[in-house]
Amino acid sequence: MTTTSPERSPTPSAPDPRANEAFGQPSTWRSRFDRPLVRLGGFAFALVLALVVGGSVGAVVTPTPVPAPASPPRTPGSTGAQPLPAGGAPGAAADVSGLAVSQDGYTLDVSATPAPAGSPGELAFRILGPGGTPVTAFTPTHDKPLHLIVVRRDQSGFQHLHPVMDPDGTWRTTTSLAPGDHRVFADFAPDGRSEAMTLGRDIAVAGAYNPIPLPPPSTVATTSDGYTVTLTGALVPGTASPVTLSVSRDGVPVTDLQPYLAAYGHLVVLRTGDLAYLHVHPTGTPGDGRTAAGPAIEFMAEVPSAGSYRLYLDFAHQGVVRTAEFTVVAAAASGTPAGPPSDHGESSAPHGH
Ligand SMILES: [Cu+2]
Repeated sequence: MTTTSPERSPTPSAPDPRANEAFGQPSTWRSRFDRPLVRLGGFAFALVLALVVGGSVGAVVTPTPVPAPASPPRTPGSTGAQPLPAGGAPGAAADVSGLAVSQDGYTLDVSATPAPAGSPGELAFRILGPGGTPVTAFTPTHDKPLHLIVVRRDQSGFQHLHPVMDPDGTWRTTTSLAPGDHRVFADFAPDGRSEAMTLGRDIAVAGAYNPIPLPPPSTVATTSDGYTVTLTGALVPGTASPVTLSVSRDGVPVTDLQPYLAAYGHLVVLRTGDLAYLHVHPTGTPGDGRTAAGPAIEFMAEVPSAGSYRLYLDFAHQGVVRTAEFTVVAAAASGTPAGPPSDHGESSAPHGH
């Protein structure tokens, strides 16, 4: 006896007419059941059966509701990025930024990207305010009304630019980008707002994209024209810790660094995986009577979580701004270095304005 299993039939309660055929006596059965009372009785029986069977099946397949994971409370006035994950280091107060294209009503609106890849072209954008109109008044931070950072998602091709604003609020700069998805960070303080903010947005550059693995962790970076920068100090999740970058040229410490953006150095740090962008401020400023023009440039860096970060130091010497890059791994709170992440080859970190 086959074809009578309840799950195959459209509705398990109704008698399956094909059952009659299965027994080979369609006609006599039909006349015997053709009386109104009998059909009514049959219908009632079927209904009861349906209720009983339905009830028991429902109990089996209705998924037990799994409570939704509690979304971490958002910090009022936070920089629009996700607060630190629960696993973040205790006491980690570092705010991440640059993860949101829009925050507190301000939106980074990119209207033109340079193309084709590798050729100079215009990068244009506006900061739209809470009312949707372009913001045209900015309070300068570190000597500039707006700082634009552009980096490829594999963290190569770092650029720190200072676009110029048209009266209508359109910012423009000319640059060239390699093929691949890039992240654009706009760091600014709209007039009337007490603190600066950083918005981030992806832009795509057409072309063959061959991601470059991130260099392994190192405390020494060199530039193509003979500068060496040495990093001392560590990134400790949840704790502001000193990071010192010492500049030398052809083995000789550089002691006549020039101010750049109101400091002797400018540090951008991006976190691996999400390119979270954190503010890192230099200690001491040129002309304060206690900060030397090198060779050491000191920063207090606070990263929110363990893992890899990419550091980009801009410094100026003899009229030229150069960038030295480092991969640094922030040790887990236990103090044992986490070592390069298993997905070694990727990394990132925050910005120092
Ligand atoms: Cu800048």
